[in-house]
Amino acid sequence: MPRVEDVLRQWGGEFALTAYDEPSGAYMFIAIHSTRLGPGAGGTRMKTYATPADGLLDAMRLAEAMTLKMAVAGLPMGGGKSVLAVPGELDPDTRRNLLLRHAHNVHMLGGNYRTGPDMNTNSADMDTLCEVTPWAFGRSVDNGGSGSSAPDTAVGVFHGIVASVGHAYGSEDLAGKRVLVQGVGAVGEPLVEMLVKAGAHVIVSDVTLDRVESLYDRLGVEVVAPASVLDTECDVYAPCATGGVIGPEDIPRLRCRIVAGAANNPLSQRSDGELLREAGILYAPDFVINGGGAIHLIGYEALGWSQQEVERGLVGIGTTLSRIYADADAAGISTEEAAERLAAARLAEGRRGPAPA
Ligand code: PPY
Repeated sequence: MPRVEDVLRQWGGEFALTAYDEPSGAYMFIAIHSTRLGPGAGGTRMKTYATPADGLLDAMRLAEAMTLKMAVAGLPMGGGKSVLAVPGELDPDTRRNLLLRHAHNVHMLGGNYRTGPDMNTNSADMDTLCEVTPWAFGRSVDNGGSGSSAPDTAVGVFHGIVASVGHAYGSEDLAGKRVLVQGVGAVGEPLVEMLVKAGAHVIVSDVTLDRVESLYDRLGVEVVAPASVLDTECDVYAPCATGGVIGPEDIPRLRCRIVAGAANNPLSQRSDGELLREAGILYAPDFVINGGGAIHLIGYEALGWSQQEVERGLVGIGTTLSRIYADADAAGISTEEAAERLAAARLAEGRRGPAPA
């Protein structure tokens, strides 16, 4: 476990706001990594951590990934993220009051940080935040928002998987390809549906048994136990649950040709992209392939895009990945490094314009 002061020194982000919410016992963090391309944007994650410092570090790392995500997707936003590090499940009133207090903190940042849904928060929670502040994307459609971004995140991941298969196998045809989806929640489930439709042999795994059972009953997918995921032979391993699922010690165990999924920060360290390259595994950098949620939220709500324009943005995830793979091959570097270079170039040329309304 790294020390907070070391991480703060290495982080390179702008600032982090920290607070403690007495009634819920939650620690509250808002990390703004970069406002170079626009207001820092990124979701509000509610999660229980081993220590409050783990929550802060998660917010900082996730905010950094948002900076890269926005830059690569060409969106006029910077990177930020919030973490509400809760001691456990909260009763509805306590949870609501925590969200209202978080909304107050978001509001104090005056639009320089804009939040949205993330792990364990949803459109209804964004509606709650909007009782206090306008700076939350992803409100429910009834309340003037664009609704859940999870289905479009899945569409973006699907395009990314197609592009990755095309690069690794010379054909984008998914028919018969074994694709393992780890985590079949709001993003993983629609992804599984698209993969099945495209003729892939889909394998699923989830710590929540009900979820895999319903997919097994409905679509006849293969099921593996969570503990067996990393050892399962497949063409594509798509981590779509929590991050940190691939540590350096796990890479020799992997039995896949491609890692391409929706999870934020699936590698316990970014530098492990190089280990994947050495192992002959094609890695779709998370902040590229999972940009569909940001494209949905910012496209509809900040840029006034039509559905067709959002769809074009989602298809662009595949195109961008193909370019990153070609760049990585040409330079003899990892795909992670190539993607970071693309983001760095966008950040270097980017000038912060007026914030979208
Ligand atoms: C993510 O894509 O990881 C998010 O956090 C979603 C998001 C994107 C842009 C603004 C708010 C939330």
